[in-house]
Amino acid sequence: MSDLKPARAVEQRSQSGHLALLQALEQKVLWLSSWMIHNANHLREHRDGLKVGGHQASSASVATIMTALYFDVLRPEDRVAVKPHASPVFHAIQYLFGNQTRERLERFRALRGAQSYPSRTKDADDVDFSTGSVGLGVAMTAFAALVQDYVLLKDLAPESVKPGRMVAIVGDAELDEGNIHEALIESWKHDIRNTWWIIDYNRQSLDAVISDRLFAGIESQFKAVGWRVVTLKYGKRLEAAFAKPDGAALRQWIDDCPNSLYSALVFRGGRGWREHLLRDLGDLPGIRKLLDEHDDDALAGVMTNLAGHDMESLLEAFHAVQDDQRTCFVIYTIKGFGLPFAGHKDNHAGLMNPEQMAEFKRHKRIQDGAEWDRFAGLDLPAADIEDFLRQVPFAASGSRRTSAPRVPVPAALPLSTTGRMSTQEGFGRVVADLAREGGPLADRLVTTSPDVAVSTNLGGWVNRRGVFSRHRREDVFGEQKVVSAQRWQMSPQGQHIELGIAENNLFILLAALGLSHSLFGTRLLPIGTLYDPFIQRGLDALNYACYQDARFLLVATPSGLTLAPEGGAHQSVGTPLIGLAQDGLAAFEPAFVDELATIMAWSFDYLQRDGSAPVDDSQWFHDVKGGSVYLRLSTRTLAQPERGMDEALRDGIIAGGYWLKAPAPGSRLALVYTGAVAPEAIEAHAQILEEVPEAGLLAVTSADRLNAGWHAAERARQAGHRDTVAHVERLLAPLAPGAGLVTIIDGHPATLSWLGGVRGHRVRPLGVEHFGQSGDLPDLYRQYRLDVDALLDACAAACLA
Ligand SMILES: Cc1ncc(C[n+]2csc(CCOP(=O)(O)OP(=O)(O)O)c2C)c(N)n1
Ligand SMILES: [Mg+2]
Repeated sequence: MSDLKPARAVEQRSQSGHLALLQALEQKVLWLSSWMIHNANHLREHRDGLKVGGHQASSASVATIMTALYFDVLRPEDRVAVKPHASPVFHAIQYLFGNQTRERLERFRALRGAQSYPSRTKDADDVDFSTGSVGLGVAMTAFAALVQDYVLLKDLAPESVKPGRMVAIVGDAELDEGNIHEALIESWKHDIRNTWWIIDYNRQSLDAVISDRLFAGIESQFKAVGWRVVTLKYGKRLEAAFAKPDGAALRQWIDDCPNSLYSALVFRGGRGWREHLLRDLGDLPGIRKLLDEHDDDALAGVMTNLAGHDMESLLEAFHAVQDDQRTCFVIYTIKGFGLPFAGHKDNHAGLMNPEQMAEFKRHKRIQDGAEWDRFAGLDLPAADIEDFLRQVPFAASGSRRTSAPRVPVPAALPLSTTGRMSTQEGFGRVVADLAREGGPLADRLVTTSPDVAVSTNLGGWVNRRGVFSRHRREDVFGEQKVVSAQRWQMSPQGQHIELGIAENNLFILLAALGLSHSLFGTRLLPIGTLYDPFIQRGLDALNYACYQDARFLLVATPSGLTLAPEGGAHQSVGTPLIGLAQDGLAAFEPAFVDELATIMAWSFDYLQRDGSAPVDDSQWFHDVKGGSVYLRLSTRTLAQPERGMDEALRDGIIAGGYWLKAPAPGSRLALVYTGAVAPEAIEAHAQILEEVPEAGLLAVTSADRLNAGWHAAERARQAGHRDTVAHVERLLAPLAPGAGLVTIIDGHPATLSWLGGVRGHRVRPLGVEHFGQSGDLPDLYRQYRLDVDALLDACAAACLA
């Protein structure tokens, strides 16, 4: 040290002090995450005989990486998706920052405790992106980066919002998920920046040790789509060993060591390493020296010194990346590092037993009763660590969630309906009119579609508002005077984000767009369009978007058997049930275009309800809190009713239904329809009036909202709010007790058959239960019993019973 210049000496000393602090915190993070899981499994009362679980090995694998990131590398504007099984590490870090309570850690995986997997909506300690279903959180960061560019390039974000990095801490087996590769392609097309995927390359998944050859291929895949790949393999101690005599042979030996053998030796420890090195390299003097100079423990320490557990190597690598190129770090780690089952192939769900924990605790120098102490067992003074923590950039500015003012929504949207029209066409007109008329609402709409913008009627909107692209690109066909209805200008001003055909990407992009207010302080109103049957392709990603409380309008069209000639696999049957069951998504299936426009106007408000006030027992949860909206639309052209939109009609449409023809009090029969089969229901109702003149005709615009309102009312009554009456109860009140309900929907009949449970009416449900096939509407409606005859038969049966 003596020959160093004074300033440099100080700098080095402070650097080593910094490193020592980070290493102390790394140990604390490993301890707390392991203890949190141990406490949940071994020290809490278990009333149900179920295993609690938690992943000590997966957590240990990333303890160093996450310590480096959170306590040094990250900035408040960065947003992070933590691999699901490192949830305890994340919560431990937030606890050290003072953002997480001891009670919640003690209640890890219990009601109102820290969640098993990081959750934006359920955890209280600043989770940026939920994770859990592997692969989705990773892709989310890439789409969030796209959204960040969208708001920054348009100058929509408040000045306080600085561009950040979207960081995913990725389990290596997550790369098996196809959705990651779908997102990679999109990352190239949209030239996504500011995205880091940090792969915890422990070469283990749940069941298995990963094939050795896999990663070479994966690296080239990343590079092919414009990612920088930074591979971090060995830590400083191993690098130092490689620099000594015969070190090259040692490096070659480890490089060639199969993943499975390396893992097995990690588990066996120093004796195993010694045996193998002696056998394979024992005739090299340099290796003999290494073996002689290290006892078994020290030898294991050197041989397992991978970069992912070497703070200095990690800091160097992370800080070396200063530009915004999308970057993938492949970081070698050991699953369960520092724990007794490190490297064991079956360690995924492994938990330390009480004896192992007692030993681990002794090793970490934690006294009984000091298990939750933030600084117990560390060599450094608590005050120094406190001081350091106060200055960590990531946590210095408090809450990192943003908010954004609401975009004003007109009470009604412009729409001219004349004659015949489909709901899909009506949707296209509403957005095209908004594009033309402009205003704050139109400026905050952003549309996206997986290669079906034109065929879902977004063409008019895109022509006016353009396609979003970081780079301005001319419409070559237009320039070359090729006549086309589509004039697609590409620029940062564009308001349509065009995706390739991958529904997972659609939903993850909607998740990112739909959280822009809370991630980037900028309110966007996203609309995603796709064909209804392909909701099922992206269903987990849709669920993921809803779980994070992202806000978007999903327009699914065409739908059901009614897209007739397209054939069986395109004819969605189960989607109305998805609409009914998916939390956070209000599903509508309007028959007429004036209903659609009413629902859309309401939706733009519903999307923006922030639900900051608590919801009490008397209230309908989502009606207060808001959510996303799913519109199931059709290409079938229907004669449009000539009517004005009064308040009662509007309220009925939004609450889920209204009497198109009111029943006479005490009526024995009502027909109930949803969506594109309205003409059949209207016709059958007209015919039935000859015999049952008091019969009513109920239009159900949203089975989901009717159902949810009914459940909410029942819950309110149970909680003592006796006067609560659900909309559906009011609607069905005029019918005679035991009256017959004939329901019809182009979808699964269970969507409406529950109506019989509301007041004990007898239901004859019509709908689709089997795969469809190509045909025209008369043939298909007859074949699948959605026609007037089927309705009349059902009415007759209902009246006879
Ligand atoms: C979509 C999905 N499928 C399956 C699982 C169950 N699962 C949880 S973790 C895991 C393996 C994860 O391995 P890796 O990503 O390498 O993480 P590690 O524990 O090694 O850090 C599996 C299959 C899941 N969470 N999500
Ligand atoms: Mg793994």
